[in-house]
Amino acid sequence: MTAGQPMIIASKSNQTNRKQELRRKVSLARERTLALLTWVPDEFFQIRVHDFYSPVGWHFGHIGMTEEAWVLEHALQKPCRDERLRFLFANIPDNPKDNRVNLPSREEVVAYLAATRQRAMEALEQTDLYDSNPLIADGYAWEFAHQHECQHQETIIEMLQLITKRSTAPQTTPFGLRESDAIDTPTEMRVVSGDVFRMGSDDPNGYDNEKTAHDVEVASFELDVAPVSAGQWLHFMREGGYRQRGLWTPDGWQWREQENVTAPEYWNPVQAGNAYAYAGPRGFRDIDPNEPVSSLSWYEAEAYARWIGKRLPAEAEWEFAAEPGEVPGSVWQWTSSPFLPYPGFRAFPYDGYSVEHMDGRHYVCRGGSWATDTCIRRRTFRNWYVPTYRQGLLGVKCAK
Ligand code: AVJ
Ligand code: FE
Repeated sequence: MTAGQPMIIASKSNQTNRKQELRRKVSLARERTLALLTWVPDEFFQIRVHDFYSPVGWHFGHIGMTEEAWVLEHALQKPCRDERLRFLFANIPDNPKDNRVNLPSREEVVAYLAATRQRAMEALEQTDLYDSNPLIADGYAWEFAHQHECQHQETIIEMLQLITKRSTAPQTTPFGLRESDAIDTPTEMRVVSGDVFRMGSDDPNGYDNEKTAHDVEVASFELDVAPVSAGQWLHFMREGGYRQRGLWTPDGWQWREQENVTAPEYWNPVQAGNAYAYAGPRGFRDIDPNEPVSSLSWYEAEAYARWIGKRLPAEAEWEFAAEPGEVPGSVWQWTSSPFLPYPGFRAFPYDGYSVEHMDGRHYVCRGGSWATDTCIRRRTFRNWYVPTYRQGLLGVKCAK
C-alpha cells in the first residue's frame, strides 16, 4: 500500500457531499456503458476483432470486476462475490486474451455489472472516507473505478469501429472523401513563448503517472492551432506520403511495409480506392475534409510531421500550451515523448496501471477525443500506446 496520498475531507458534512457526487457520476457513467452495450451486435459479443483486444463483451465485465476488486477487496479487505468471474474479467498474464472468449451471456454480464455496483455503493454508504488508507481517503477506490469505467467506454467505441469495419461493406454512395477533397494549405500555427511551468499534478483524484507536479522549462516554439484535418491527410496520401521511405523512421517504414498501411485505420476505400468512408461505432459515415484525421499510429503522425517540415510536440510543450481548465479537442494528439515517470513518481494503486508500460516503447498522447469522458479530459492526463497502435481516436497537431 502506498502511503502519502493527501486526504482532502475535513468534515463529515463534506463527506456527505463527496459521497453524493460519487454516486451521481458513477450512475451517469453506467447509463452510458449500458447504452454502448446495446450497440454491440450479438455475433461480435464474444469474439476478438483484433490481436490487440479482448472480446468486446469482456470489457463490460472487466468494468464491474475492477470496481468490486478496488472497492471491496483492496480498499476494504472484503472478498469478491464470484471468484470465477473475478478471474475471467481480470487483465492479468494468467488470463490470456484467447481465454477471455468464454464469456457468460449478455444478460449475465449485465447482472454482474449491477451486482458489483450494488456492493460498491453499499460499501460507500458504510465507509468513513476520513481514513489514512489512501484507497479509502476521500473515496479514491470509487473514483478510480469510475475513471477506469470511462476509459473502457472509449476502448469499447474503438472496438465498435473495428466491428463496423469487419461486419459491413461501405456503400459506394453517398460516402466518400474524394480526390478533390484534398487540402493543400498547412495548418496555421501560433507562437508559444517559452517559460518555466508546473507540469503534472498532485491532485489526489489524478492517476499516479500525473504525479508529482514539477517545474519544467519549455523553450519558445510554434504549435498548430488545430489538429491536422482529413483533407490535409488526404493531400499527404496523394503526394506519396505512404510511399516515400525517407519520410519514415526505419522502424516505422518496416511496419508500414509489413502491414501495407496506405490510409488511416478507420478510412475504408470505396469506389475502387478513389474515395474513403469512415467506419464509425454505428456504421459507415462520410468523412468531412475539415474534421480532424484520426486513427493514426505514432509512426504515421511522425512521418506526416516530417513531410510538412514540422515535428511532433514534446508532451511538456503540449501541456504548457494547453489552457488550464477544459481541454478541447475531438482527437487525442500524439507527442514525441516516450511514456516515462515524472520526478517523485510512485506506482499507485498498482504497478499494472502505469509502471508496466513505462518501458520506453510507448508514446504519450494528450488531450482527448469525442469519445473521452470529461472526467478524463484534463490538461495533465497522459494516455499512451505503442507506436504501431492506430485503433484509437488518435490524431496529430504538429510543432516547429
Ligand atoms: C491508458 C488507455 C492505455 O486501455 O490499456 C484501462 C487504460 N488501464 N484499464 C488501457 C487502462 C487499465 C489503458 N490506456
Ligand atoms: Fe482496465
